[in-house]
Formats: sequence, structure tokens, C-alpha cells
Amino acid sequence: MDTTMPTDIDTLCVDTMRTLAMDAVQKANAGHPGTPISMAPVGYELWQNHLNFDPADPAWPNRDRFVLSVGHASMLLYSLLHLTQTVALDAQGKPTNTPTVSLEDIKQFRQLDSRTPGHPENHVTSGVETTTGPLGQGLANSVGMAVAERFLAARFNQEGHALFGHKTYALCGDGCLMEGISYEAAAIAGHLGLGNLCWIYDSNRITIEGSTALATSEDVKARFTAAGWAVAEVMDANDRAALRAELRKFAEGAHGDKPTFILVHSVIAYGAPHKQGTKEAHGEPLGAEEVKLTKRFYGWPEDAQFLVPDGVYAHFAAGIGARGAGLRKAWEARFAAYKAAFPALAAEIEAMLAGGLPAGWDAEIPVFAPDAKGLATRDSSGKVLNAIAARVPWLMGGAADLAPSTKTNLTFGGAGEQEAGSPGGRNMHFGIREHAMGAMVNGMALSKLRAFGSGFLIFSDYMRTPIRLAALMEVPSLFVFTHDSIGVGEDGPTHQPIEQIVSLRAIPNMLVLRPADANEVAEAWRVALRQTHTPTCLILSRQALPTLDRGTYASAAGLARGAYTLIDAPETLMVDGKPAVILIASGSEVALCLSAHKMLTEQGVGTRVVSMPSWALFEQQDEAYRQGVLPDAVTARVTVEMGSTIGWDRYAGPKGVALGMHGFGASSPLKDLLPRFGFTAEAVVEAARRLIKQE
Ligand SMILES: Cc1ncc(C[n+]2csc(CCOP(=O)(O)OP(=O)(O)O)c2C)c(N)n1
Repeated sequence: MDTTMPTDIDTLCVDTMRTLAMDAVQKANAGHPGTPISMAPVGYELWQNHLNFDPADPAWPNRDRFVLSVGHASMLLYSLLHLTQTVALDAQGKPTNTPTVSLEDIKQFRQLDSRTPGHPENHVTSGVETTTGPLGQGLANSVGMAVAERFLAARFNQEGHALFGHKTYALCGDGCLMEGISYEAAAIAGHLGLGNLCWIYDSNRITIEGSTALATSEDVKARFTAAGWAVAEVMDANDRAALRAELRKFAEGAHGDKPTFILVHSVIAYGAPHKQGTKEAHGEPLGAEEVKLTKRFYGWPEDAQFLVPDGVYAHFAAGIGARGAGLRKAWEARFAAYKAAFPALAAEIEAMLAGGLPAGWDAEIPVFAPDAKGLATRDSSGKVLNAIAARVPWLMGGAADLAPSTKTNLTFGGAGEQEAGSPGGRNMHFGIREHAMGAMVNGMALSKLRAFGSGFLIFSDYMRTPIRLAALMEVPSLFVFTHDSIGVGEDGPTHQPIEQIVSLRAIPNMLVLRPADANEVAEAWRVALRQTHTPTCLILSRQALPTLDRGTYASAAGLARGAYTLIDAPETLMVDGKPAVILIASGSEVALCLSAHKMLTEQGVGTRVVSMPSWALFEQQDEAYRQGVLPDAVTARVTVEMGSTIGWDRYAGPKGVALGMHGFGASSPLKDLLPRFGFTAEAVVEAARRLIKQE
């Protein structure tokens, strides 16, 4: 080791983190060196001396959570995962003997197939709690995680058996705090009294365009005080003792039920002689020469790269490693005792952690009797959700102030409200905060709850980013969207979704289900709950839809295959065993197609109706099944959905027609909107007949 190097082991560890970050970014010739460099002492202090995390088992259930909301500062997290020698988990979530981030991975920062992508991705790198990069998301994820911790404690902890009691930390920057989602998340965290939550704010007053003075002059401390947080300030990010004191206060519960906000002043890229404090240090490599000069400033060997000096791994192992292992083992012993004393509850916990469901979870899902008048799919959804939630104790969620409309209230005995004084409540009141709701649901899902958030489909736009991230993260978040078309009626174009369904379908790994009647709703919930790595958007109607007679029509179990033949042409009207025309629809338009089917049959046209609640599930079926439902030979096809027609042409085919919406709708009773926009059985019949004539 070079004799000029820091002799104090803590500084040595911090400088190892700083130099790994600058070397990785330099080698990749891309990335964000400034914040990992300046926040190294903060990351080090938190992980080494406070975070209850076991590098040997990064999925230990009662670990503290660390969320890097400043996702671009990914090298901070990667160096911590590397230096703590955190292990990778296997596909079953069990610890392996291989590191989650090796030194080689750090050398491969931002390269194809490395464990060190540009921004942390939870499904790629064990030990990364959540995928961050879109600023502010991590903050709202952390609120969801803190809610989940309190919920689990309320549900499972027993006298003398405290299984859950961990903290959630998030590191944010100027960007996260400028994002609106941080206001939503902070407000609800303060309201709920999340004393288990701590945000550390890196106030370096630099963003991409320059000084934060360009765009903000807010009193951030006053803002958090107003939201009911305990606010602390550390004047220099390098002052680990000052930070330690604040972190101790938080961990010891000095702020009671108030979440903790620690503002830390820092200089971005601290120690880089020409780049520190500049916007360039935010998102550009320092440059080879500046890297050398910065290393010289730390007393580091200037030409050494990716250097981990002797003693660094051992020091982390003796700190966070030993503490985490001790806590994890003690917890496992506690869990064993718990299991002996409360076997049923322990079984629930094990099922929950494995992404499973309790035996008989779907036993009370109702079967809906045929009913021409029927009920809205949001109403049948409310009944199904309640039947499931009564049997899945870790299913919880709510709405952004629309539960009476989205029918997501859990009404069974003991469901309870999620509030400051009732952390075990199953009904979450997110407030009118769709964006935070989406990200909180993801945070809860990452904590193994089956969490749902609901609202009007039109407002899914407000929560687009967390919906997308749920799919990217491979978590089975549940999003319930009602008022799914111009069927909204009088509220008009501001509330009538048009392009929303197709835009949700466009998200990879997103299960979009638009059931046609109450029994398809039951199947949709069944399919959604079975997901372990895929989120679901349930798309439901405001208006009543007939409950189909499954004696006449095919079983609603067909929903699981994405599309199925609901009713075919009578044998007498088949030509070469095929119908003349296929009508394909989802949700509320299926009933319309059944009316058209009746008329066409009376007119002697062999007609098949296909209910298509999910494109994605249909695409997963084998060719034979798909051909069975939509044979190439039948080219006269009409698709009907009261939304954008984009994408339906795939199923209509080159000779078919897609009926849908081409504008924004209008404010009026639905009965007048339907003929105006062409959603009548007559219009479907006419379209079908036109196609047949053309053939
Ligand atoms: C939602 C969102 N908008 C924009 C960006 C692009 N972006 C990445 S970092 C950044 C500036 C962040 O500044 P700050 O939080 O102060 O980070 P620091 O400069 O301290 O690293 C921006 C605008 C983003 N990642 N997410």
C-alpha cells in the first residue's frame, strides 16, 4: 500500500468508494461520478454503522431497506454492494456464494449483461431494493415500504415475538425533491406518521443545467416541517460524526411518529480540483487527468485503478457484515420460536414471502348468475376483490380518493382503515395522489404485500411511470382502473379514456385485462393474483353490463387464454366448418357484439364472437390455439373497442375493420354517445355485412 494513503480505515473505505466510482465512470466513458463521490461518506456511514442489512442474505425479511432514489448515482450503491461482499440470490431468492457485484462487474459498469447497469435495477442485481432512475420514484417507493413494514408488524408481531421492526432509508437529491411526486409522498408519509422512514437529502445545489438557483428557491426544511417531518441538518457531508448523531436519533426513535428528513450539505465531486461543485461533475466522466488529480487530493496512488486496499473488505465485514449477520441469525431464531408458537401465522408469512397465496384463497370468489341487466364490471370486481381479500391477509390497497367509484373498499369485518393509529388497516387512503399511489404500491409489492391502487382509467396517465416501472421491476403490483371508456358519459372528454388502454398494452410485461362480464371479472382477478413477476391493470366499466349465460356461451375460464370463442355460428351457417365473419371485442363491447351476432344469425350470416380480454395472454398461446380462435381463413373480421383502434388491426387483419374512437368523445348521457360514435349493434352488423360483400 502506498504510504501516503489515508491511515484511518474509515477514510480509506470512503475513498475506496469514491475512487471506484470515478474509475468505473471513466472506464465506461459514461455515467454520473459527482454524487457517488461526494455522497460516499454518507453511504458509508449509513451502511457501515446503521443499516441493518446482512450481505450474506440480502433478502432477509426484516432487513432495513435502502433506496437510492438518486438512481443516476448508481455507483454509490454498486460500490457498497461490492465492498460489503453482498451475495447474489438465486432464482428462488436463496443466497448463493457468488458476489452480487464483483470487482469485474464494476469494471463492466454500464456494459451489456453486467450486474451494474446505468441505473440500479432490482431484478438484475440482488441487494438493489428497487429500480430507480426516474427521479422521485424511489422516495414514494420508500413510503410504500415503510407502510408495508408497519402493516406487517401490526399483522404478525405477537407479544414477545417482534418479527417485523425495520427502518426504510432513502437517499435523494435536488432532482427528486423538485419532482411533484416527492410532495405527494412526503405529505402522506407525514400524515401517516411513518416514524420508521428516513430520507437523506443530498443538497449539493447542482443539477444538469447548473445551479439549482436557476429553477428553485424553496425553503426545503420548512416544506418538510410543514408536512409533519422531523427535520435535521448536517452542514458537511464529510462530517460523519454529525450524520451519525442524526441517524442515531432516528434509529432510536427520538422523533416519535414523525418521519425523519436529514438535509446534508455537500459539494458534488468533492476533491476533484477543477470539477467539484460544477454541473459537469454531475453526468460526465471527470477525465483521466482530473481523476489523477482527485486521487492525489485523497492521497491515493494516482495511477491505481479499481483499487481496494488491504483491510477494506475486512472492515466492512467487521462492521455491517458482523452486525447484519448477528441480527439476521437472531431473527431466524425468533422466527423459529414464532413458528412453534404460531404455526398458522408463520405459514402465512412463508407463503407471502414466497409470492404464494393461502390455501383456499379463491374459494369464495362468487359465480354470477345470468342476468340481462347485469352489473358494471367495477361492481363485480368489488365483490370479487372482497371475497379474495377476506382470505389473503396481506392483500391491501385503496384508491386515490375514488374508492366509492372504483369499488375497491374492503368491507368485510376487520378490514379496517390504514391510518396513523391503525397501521394494520387494509383500506389505504392514498389521497388524491395518483403518482405517489403507483410508486407506493410498487414499494409495498417489493415488500411482498399484494398491493393494489385504483382510480379512473383516464388518470392512469398521472401514474404512468410507476406502472411502467412495476413491469420493468417484475413485481406483481395490481392496478384497478374503472370508468374505462366513453361509457363514463356525462363527465365528458376530460374523463373519457381513449388511448390509455393501448398505451398500457404497449408496456412489456404488463398484463392488461378488460373483462366482459362479472364472471370474466372473477377469472381476471384469479389470473392477476397468480402472477408473481408481472403487474396487472384491470380495466373495468362504469356502466352495467349483462352477465352472460354461460350455459349458452363458453365458460369465462377462457379469459386465462387471452381470447376465446364465446359463441360460434350455428352448424347450419358454417361454410367448410368456418363462420363467415368473426366479431372480436373486449369488455363492454362484447355484449354489443353478441347483439350483432343475434341479428347476423337471423340474417343467415354465420358469425363467431370472440371475447378478447387480453392481447398479451392470447399471444402466449400456441399457434394451434390461436388459429382455432382466429383462423387465417376467415378474413372478414370486425374488432370493437371504445378506445383507440391502434393495434386492433393485428386482429382485424388486412381485410377486416377496427371500430373504435378517433377523437376525445363528448359530454352526454351514454345512450346518445353510443350512436354518435357508432357503437350500436346495427353499426357492427353493417360493418360485418360490408366485409362479407367485399369478399
Ligand atoms: C423524472 C426524471 N426527469 C429527468 C431526469 C434526468 N436527470 C437525471 S439526473 C438529473 C438532475 C438531478 O439533479 P440532482 O438530483 O441534484 O443530482 P446530482 O446533480 O446531485 O447528482 C436529471 C434532470 C430523470 N432521471 N428523471
